[in-house]
Amino acid sequence: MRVLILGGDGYLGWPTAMDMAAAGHEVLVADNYLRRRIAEATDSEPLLATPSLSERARIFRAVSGHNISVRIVDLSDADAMFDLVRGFMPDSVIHYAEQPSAPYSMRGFNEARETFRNNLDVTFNCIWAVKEIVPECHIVKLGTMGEYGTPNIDIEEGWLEVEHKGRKDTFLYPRAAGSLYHTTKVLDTDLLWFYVRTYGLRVTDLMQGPVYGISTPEADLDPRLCPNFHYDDMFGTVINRFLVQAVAGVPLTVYGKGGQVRGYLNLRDTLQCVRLAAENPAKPGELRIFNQLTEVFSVNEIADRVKAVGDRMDLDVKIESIPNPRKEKEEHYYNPTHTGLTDLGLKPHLMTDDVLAVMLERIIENRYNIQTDRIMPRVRWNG
Ligand code: USQ
Repeated sequence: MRVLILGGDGYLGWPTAMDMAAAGHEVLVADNYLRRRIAEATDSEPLLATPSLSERARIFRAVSGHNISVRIVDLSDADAMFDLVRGFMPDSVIHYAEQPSAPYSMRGFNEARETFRNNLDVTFNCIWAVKEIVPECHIVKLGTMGEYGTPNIDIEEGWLEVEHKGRKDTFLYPRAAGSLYHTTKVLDTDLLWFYVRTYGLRVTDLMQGPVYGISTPEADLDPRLCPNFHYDDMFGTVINRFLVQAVAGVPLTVYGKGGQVRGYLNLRDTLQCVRLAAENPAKPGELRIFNQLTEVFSVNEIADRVKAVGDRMDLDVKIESIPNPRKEKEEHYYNPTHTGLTDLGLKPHLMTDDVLAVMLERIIENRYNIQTDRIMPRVRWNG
């Protein structure tokens, strides 16, 4: 397939590009380095320096023989998106090109507006470019489990059958996101659903939980191919952050009571899920929604697991509840269905003690890069 990856410089976009190229697909990645610019401006750079996209593509070709083409382009510009799609004529577009940080989106008006504009404009331009130029092309869109929030009923896979006054119909599952970033993904889903049902586009919307991990088969070929491993309060996801905190000797930052439950997955499984979705496309006129997670943990359970493995490696890990900078339930029901990707063939890599230990070892090798002033939350939801 000809696979166009929007947001190919990101934590997930770059390893996806390598995975797709290694699987024999023709890959073009596009990115405008928005996340790099925000990370620099907010002093939130990743643990390991990542070369530019062109440089990473050059290194990847040298070590693997696989080609990844690169365009540095702002996809919120409609002309740029149309030119990109017309020039490549993709069979599949994988859309990661969004400002992905919930805390950044809650920092203030400018950051909220930047997140809102970028995320909605890129999705809108992507939909229109596909509709006008390659209407058969399958869009694989990265959504988030955060779209659903934490409802007091089971979370179904995208849709809910409702019986009301003796009649039945099926609707998008109710959404109630907890940050402006997560809300942009809710709006993306609504936009996609409108264009799917009106123009017969083919779309898979992946409701992904927080991802952890640093290693993939291709990233392990050369340290410079490593994904952007963030541990800061802006871009770092909670498991990656706790592992770095364990190495840095900073007490694990449990926000509030720590009963917040989410569905997690290993970076390797993100690659599997996205490839399974792309290689088994949705039908014309279908908005297919999968819940993309493999395991469910509370923040307290993650902290306990990291402490247990860290202590066995003589790290003397401490856990500390700190005031929650976010507005979210700290104790709640959480039971998401996630069978769609398993049915397509997903073989989960679970968060075993060995997986955590290998990640800790990698972080220990790079412990002198850790900047502890990036760890404590710098953004509060209530301003
Ligand atoms: N948390 C802590 N301590 C920390 C960091 C986080 O207790 O030091 C808690 C948060 O309050 C939250 C949970 O851990 O309850 C998960 O937080 P997170 O920062 O790992 O994840 P989140 O901000 O929700 O966002 C991340 C990605 C985002 C993706 C999302 C999937 O940054 O791009 O969409 O995970 S989900 O959370 O399922 O919506």
